Amino acid sequence: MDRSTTVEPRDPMPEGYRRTLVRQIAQHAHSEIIGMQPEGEWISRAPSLRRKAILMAKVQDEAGHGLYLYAAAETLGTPRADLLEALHAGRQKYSSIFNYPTLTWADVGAIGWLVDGAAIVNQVPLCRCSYGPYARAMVRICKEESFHQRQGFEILHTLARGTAEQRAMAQDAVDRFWWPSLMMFGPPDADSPNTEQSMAWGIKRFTNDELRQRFVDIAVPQAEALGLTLPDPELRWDEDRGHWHFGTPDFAELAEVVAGRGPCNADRLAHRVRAHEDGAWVREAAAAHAAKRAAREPA
Ligand code: FAQ
Repeated sequence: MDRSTTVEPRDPMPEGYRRTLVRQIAQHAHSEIIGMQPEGEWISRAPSLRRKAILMAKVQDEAGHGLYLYAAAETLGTPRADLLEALHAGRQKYSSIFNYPTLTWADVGAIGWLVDGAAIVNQVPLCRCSYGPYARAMVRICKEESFHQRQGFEILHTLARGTAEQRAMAQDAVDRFWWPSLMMFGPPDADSPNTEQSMAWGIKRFTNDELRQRFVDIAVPQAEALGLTLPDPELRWDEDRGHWHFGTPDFAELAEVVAGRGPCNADRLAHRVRAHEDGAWVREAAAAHAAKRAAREPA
């Protein structure tokens, strides 16, 4: 594939390319809106007005990312209502990471630092993805994610320098979120059915394992700067490879969570369906308003 130009919505494209993009972009969009839940639960419990304002802005950004991504998926001819229907019926996925609970305020910091950090490593290459609308949506999303990542780091930095309890809370959050964050990159390359074709099409630029390694290499010195440890006894600098060696994530756990059997899958989906049903009157009112305006304005 010619890497210098992008594929645009009206260009001819193989059916499999279109299907793969819809799958990945929809999963990505769903992740953004389901991803509002674990942190949204902490808005009313944030420890200060400043923290509350920042967290509210972050969660709103995630709704915005969902909107850009649904819009990008719609350019491929799939209506947003169909994508949401597929999510609600369990036919489309969202990222495994959002099926873990946020037990303490430090978890909000760990999500910002590790989950947004992993998201950035995965998404920066998508800014050069072969499909124009997806690549362009990613540019703005990555800028916002990098702000999110820094706010998470700053929360943990503050806690790590606080009381013994605060420090322990920060360490516990990192201990619980480290491995699930590594799982965000997907199964190992040898068990990833989509990577080869997606790379040939220029949708993915790097494999799951390459990006996982890149993330570990970035996170290890950051953990040191925080004065926190990472829960991996195998972690060591590999002089020969010039990379951090790390242990193997529990990919059986990833498979369970992706199959809908993670700690919070049922709650997350039920909450989403309820929010959608509660919002039906807003969608109806907006559609009625748009129809009225269209009838009033000359064509
Ligand atoms: N969770 O063959 P592969 C965020 C599925 S960041 C769930 O390797 P692929 C920001 C995969 O879909 C999170 N499912 O697949 C935020 C496939 O399913 P199939 C979202 C997973 O697509 C931060 C099957 O397993 N980011 O939301 C996962 O080539 C904080 C086989 O896997 C994106 O979606 C998983 N972790 O590579 C928001 C990035 N891993 O074929 C709020 C875009 C794999 O049965 C707060 N997506 N699967 O349909 C991608 O880069 C890719 O889709 C991968 C998976 C790398 C996730």
